[in-house]
Amino acid sequence: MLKFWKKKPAETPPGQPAAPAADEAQAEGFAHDTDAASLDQGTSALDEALAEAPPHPEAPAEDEAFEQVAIAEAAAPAKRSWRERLSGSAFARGLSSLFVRHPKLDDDLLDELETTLITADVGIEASTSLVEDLRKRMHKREFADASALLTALRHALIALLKPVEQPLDVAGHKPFVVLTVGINGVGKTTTIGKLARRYRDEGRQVMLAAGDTFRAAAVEQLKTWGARNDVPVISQGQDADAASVIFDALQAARSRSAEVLIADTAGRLHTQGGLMDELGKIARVMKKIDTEAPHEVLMVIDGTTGQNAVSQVRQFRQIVGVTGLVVTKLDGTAKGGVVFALAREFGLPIRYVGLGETATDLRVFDAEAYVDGLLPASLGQG
Ligand SMILES: Nc1nc2c(ncn2[C@@H]2O[C@H](COP(=O)(O)OP(=O)(O)OP(=O)(O)O)[C@@H](O)[C@H]2O)c(=O)[nH]1
Ligand SMILES: [Mg+2]
Repeated sequence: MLKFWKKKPAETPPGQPAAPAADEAQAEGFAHDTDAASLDQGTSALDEALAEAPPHPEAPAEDEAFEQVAIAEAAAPAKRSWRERLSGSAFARGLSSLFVRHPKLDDDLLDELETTLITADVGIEASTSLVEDLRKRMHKREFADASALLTALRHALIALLKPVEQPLDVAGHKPFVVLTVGINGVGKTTTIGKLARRYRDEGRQVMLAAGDTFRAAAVEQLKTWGARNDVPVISQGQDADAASVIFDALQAARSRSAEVLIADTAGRLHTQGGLMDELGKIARVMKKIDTEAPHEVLMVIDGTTGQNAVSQVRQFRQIVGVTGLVVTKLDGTAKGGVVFALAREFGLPIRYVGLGETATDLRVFDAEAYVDGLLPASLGQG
């Protein structure tokens, strides 16, 4: 069964704006005109569109006052500090023990620093170039002590990440369509759930598309996130055509004037040609409805996969035009350095990072907070 807009004023959580009457009326309409039967005919609707490719009328103008109030009142997600989440990483632990073991400023410290960065997944090129720059500056007597070197390292790391600190702005299109991609088990569905919560908390109307039709459990997992956050999920049965599900969802999102549509997809490897072709098909059918969709191809990367993450991005990028990254599981056993390797290699925006499994554990990527979490300024002062 499908879940539809369920928000009623009485159920509005504290701090959430109540949906205005007009939206309620639209919600009723949506619930009535998008039933399971009509979605079951999704493939024929898709075939029709592919045959005729009719341009869809523009969505009605949004209620700007509602949006502004909603954004202003959006509840700030619960925050535990980045440092708390990142301090267990091999990066943080390696660096802190290095400066304790080796408080003297000399070439040995830099050699060890290079090894520590490489071990923490920063990548050989990035690590070498960071350390060689610091070495030159040390030989020019720029640093008075190890603490000064640490400060310079922090600045260099922040400078490496600053260019990819580009938050995702979903305001430019309606609906703004996010297509999530990535290999198996990286955290795509969980990230979608967290994003749904985030955008809903910002007062946006969100819909999800259960485009992972590979496993029945995948649809259920997305529905659970939808139910938890009061966000409708468009799905069809298992083994349905993923492009058809996402096409229907985009149609529904337009007719409902939803602001954000996030599509889930099955995890896949670049070697699975058929599944990779499916991503191309999904993007093509979306364009039958909105020539600019998907507006974001969000690739999800597991932060614990090390340098393999770099080859994953390279491969997906060749097949679908990845426009942004999410790096997940940085709270766990991740070494923490892969974010630097990705930033240096691709320069692709890192939109969010996952610092835990719950709904509020997705943070907008913040270069300074990230470096501070790995490498507190206090480290070299002990
Ligand atoms: N610690 C931690 N766990 C995470 C994070 N993001 C996702 N996970 C966990 O990673 C596991 C896999 O997440 P899914 O969202 O199912 O991954 P997926 O990419 O959708 O997987 P497939 O659909 O099988 O390809 C789950 O146990 C999540 O709870 C994170 O930021 N931190
Ligand atoms: Mg999934």
